[in-house]
Amino acid sequence: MTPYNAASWLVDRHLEEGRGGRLAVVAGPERLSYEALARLVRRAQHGLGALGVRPEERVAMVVRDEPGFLAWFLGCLRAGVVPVPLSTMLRGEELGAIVDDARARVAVLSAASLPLLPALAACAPDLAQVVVVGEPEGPLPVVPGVGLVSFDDLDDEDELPPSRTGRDSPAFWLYSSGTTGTPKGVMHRHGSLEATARTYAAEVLRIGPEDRCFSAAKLFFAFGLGNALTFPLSVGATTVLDPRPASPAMVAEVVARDQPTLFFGSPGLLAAMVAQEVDPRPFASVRLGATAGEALPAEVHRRFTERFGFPVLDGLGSTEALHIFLSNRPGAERPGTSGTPVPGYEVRLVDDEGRVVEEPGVPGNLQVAGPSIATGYWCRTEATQAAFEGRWLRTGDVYVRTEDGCYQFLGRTSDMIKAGGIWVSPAEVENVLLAQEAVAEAAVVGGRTPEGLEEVVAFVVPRPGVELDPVALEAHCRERMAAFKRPRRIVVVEELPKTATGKIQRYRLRQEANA
Ligand code: 3SK
Repeated sequence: MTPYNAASWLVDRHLEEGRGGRLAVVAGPERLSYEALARLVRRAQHGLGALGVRPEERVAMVVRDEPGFLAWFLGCLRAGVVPVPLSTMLRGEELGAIVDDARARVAVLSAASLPLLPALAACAPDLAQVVVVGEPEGPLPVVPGVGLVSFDDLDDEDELPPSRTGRDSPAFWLYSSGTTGTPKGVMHRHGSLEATARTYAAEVLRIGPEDRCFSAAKLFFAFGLGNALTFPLSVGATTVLDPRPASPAMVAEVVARDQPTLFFGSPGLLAAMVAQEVDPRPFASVRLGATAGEALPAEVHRRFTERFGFPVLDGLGSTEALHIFLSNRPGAERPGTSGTPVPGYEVRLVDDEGRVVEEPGVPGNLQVAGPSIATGYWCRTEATQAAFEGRWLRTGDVYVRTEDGCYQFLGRTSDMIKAGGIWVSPAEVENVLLAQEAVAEAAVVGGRTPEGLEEVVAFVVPRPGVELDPVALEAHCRERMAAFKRPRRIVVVEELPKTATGKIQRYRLRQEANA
């Protein structure tokens, strides 16, 4: 095996080649050079050894966009340990189910996420140790059987070599609901991070050492991980981090203060920035924007570029492909399309019988092959076999190729919803709705906002003789689901449309949700 370690490529290389003094991270008032980042990475690596974590074991991370994320993600990679970044938007029970699935004994939590620990630990019986990043505000939670240690209290160790890994070694997992229900651990290799940097970041964004990247999409998403970690570090550039949830006001403040050159945000955020008439003047530093997660409606694209004055590239990526593999190009944007294949990736459209569709204008199921495709899903043979076919990944999207070679999104092959760029399982939301005593039946589909973006819409049938109170149902959802999964509209109906065999006709509900 040829030795290769992704953390060494992203960080150590800059020190070895004399770039250790360059600015790696801007996080509010905090500044970290590549040397300072390397020190934090080694402290995390050393801490993993001290906690008895062995290569290829998983370490769960519930860490906000702060330097500690980079330290632990890269520290794990350098140690040959597999970091599993999890969404800081999830509730304790949701996190615990994933930590349990990953069989992680150690978790790293931002201090702000510590209140989630009791519920998380109750669902993850193997969890034994938690490392806390940052200063906790209140008293530390006491969870029997789980030890707590502060990252600040771990020893520095500068002379630590990277673990014996190669490009194909297990590197990190990202959990995705993907095209089917329960979250699945998407397994990536050490070689995949560099692959996304050498393809999309180098060939499409043309990223260079003078760039400053600001990603409103968080680091725990594949999109954010590339934008705010892999891409800037791949060229010795700077990443701008902010732990707050993305909003137009937060983006405007960060951009005015930290002057990024590359800006990344979801289509929903771009639409909100237009709708809220964010002041475009501070955005003069931005040379290019990129968006992904769901298709950017052409009208939002037009209004955004008209207002902010820099080009925005809409693209298609997935957690399984790690980053964007179809993208528009600067100066040649085709609004309403995902553009053309990123150099290094092949895409094809396949009909329902498995035949490759060659003609433009004929819809097909989109498949992609390339250097960053995941190796599969952890402990999910059936789902792995359904999604991966040799070197091809079935994306679950239906696309059409236009006469001029651009790919245009038509819909999805499954009922899964992508709200705010994040997969939502209708079954999961329906189960929560059905747990409320007034609900007899529930069906959840994707509807459209006035801007043309996808949102969660629930149709519910009340139990006979029971008064269904939508406000109480909303409160019930708030207590049991992360915000991004909650229905934005709840429609009370007398019955759900069904086939003769009793299957819910979701296409009819989708039509109604979009009427
Ligand atoms: O969620 C997506 O569609 C996505 C886009 C770009 C990169 C990564 C992902 C998961």
